[in-house]
Amino acid sequence: MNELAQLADTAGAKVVGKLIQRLPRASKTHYLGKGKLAELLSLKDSTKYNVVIFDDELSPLQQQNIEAALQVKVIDRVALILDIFAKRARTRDGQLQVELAQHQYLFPRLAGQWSHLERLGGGIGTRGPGESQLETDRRLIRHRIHHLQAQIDDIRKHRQLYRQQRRKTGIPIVSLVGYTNTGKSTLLNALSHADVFVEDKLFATLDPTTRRLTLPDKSAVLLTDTVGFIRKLPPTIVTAFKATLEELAEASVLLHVVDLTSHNAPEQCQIVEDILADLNLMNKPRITALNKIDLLLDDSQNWDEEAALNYLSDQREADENTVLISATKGWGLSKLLEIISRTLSRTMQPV
Ligand SMILES: Nc1nc2c(ncn2[C@@H]2O[C@H](COP(=O)(O)OP(=O)(O)OP(=O)(O)O)[C@@H](O)[C@H]2O)c(=O)[nH]1
Ligand SMILES: [Mg+2]
Repeated sequence: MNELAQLADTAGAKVVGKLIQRLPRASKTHYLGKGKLAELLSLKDSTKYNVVIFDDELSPLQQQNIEAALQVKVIDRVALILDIFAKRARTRDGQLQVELAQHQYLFPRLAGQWSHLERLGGGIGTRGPGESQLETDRRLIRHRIHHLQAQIDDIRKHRQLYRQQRRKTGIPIVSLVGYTNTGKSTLLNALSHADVFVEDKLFATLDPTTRRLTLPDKSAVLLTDTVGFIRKLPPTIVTAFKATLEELAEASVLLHVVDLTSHNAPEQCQIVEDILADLNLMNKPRITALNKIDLLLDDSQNWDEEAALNYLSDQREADENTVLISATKGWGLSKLLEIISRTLSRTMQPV
């Protein structure tokens, strides 16, 4: 729920209250139980909410019923994430991918939206035009989806060519992966002095960015930053972002950035693992950077890199592919670069 609040904040909503219900199974018609729904309705007076956001994907029926009961806009987790993505997409590729996901989300919900209007309009007289309007809308959306898919296919082909060329240059690629807001872009900036957008909001980055780095052994690598992962990442988004996520397949090494200070760090790691497995990337060489270690230290001392790393590595057993870092302080970065070098020299050896 805290993450949902963060998402809501990122989308520009102000959170005035939270409600949780434990149910063996969500209600098919209203998602919540009758009593909980009444409780939610009664909160309207005191909190003056005008939007309700659910932390799950709602069926069109559930959404309509709740809207009718509460007389406010009802948004589900998928729509919320799509909204943030729409706000954040900067490049044409990103915008096309988001628009495709939005249309795919909207399509099955169209019918519901119209019957909803019919009911508000009393039904009489609205049925005929409503129905034909619905057909027209459906056709338009289906058309648009095809059009977007074709454009995205073009992009994928173009990217494939570009990747082939890049492969010819032989510069290995290190791809940053990780849960959203763990500090991937901050790390890219710290390592490459790039100026990539960093913000304490979710999904600050949507479009892939690539920077060239020189390793301690003087060899060059390309470091790429991409969209962060999140739990219950809507399947429409995963599909739409395939073009972006496919870039990960080109990586020689995946650099997994973990926010060590998050309460949900283990769950977040598991979600990253699941998505990587979905993308068939489990066998890529992997380095794990445990980030934000500066936040684990009490402020009473003036910590420097050496003191901090000594103190923390005493407490945590790290394997040889795991490194403690602070992207904002620049701590642990030389060790990270060493590990990248070592991993690459192992993986790039001709067999
Ligand atoms: N204290 C501290 N904060 C950090 C560190 N690294 C990143 N942050 C902060 O964490 C927040 C998120 O950082 P980003 O670099 O935007 O994270 P990201 O993983 O790129 O996030 P998305 O692009 O949204 O997926 C920002 O407020 C950063 O300043 C760190 O080492 N220490
Ligand atoms: Mg980012």
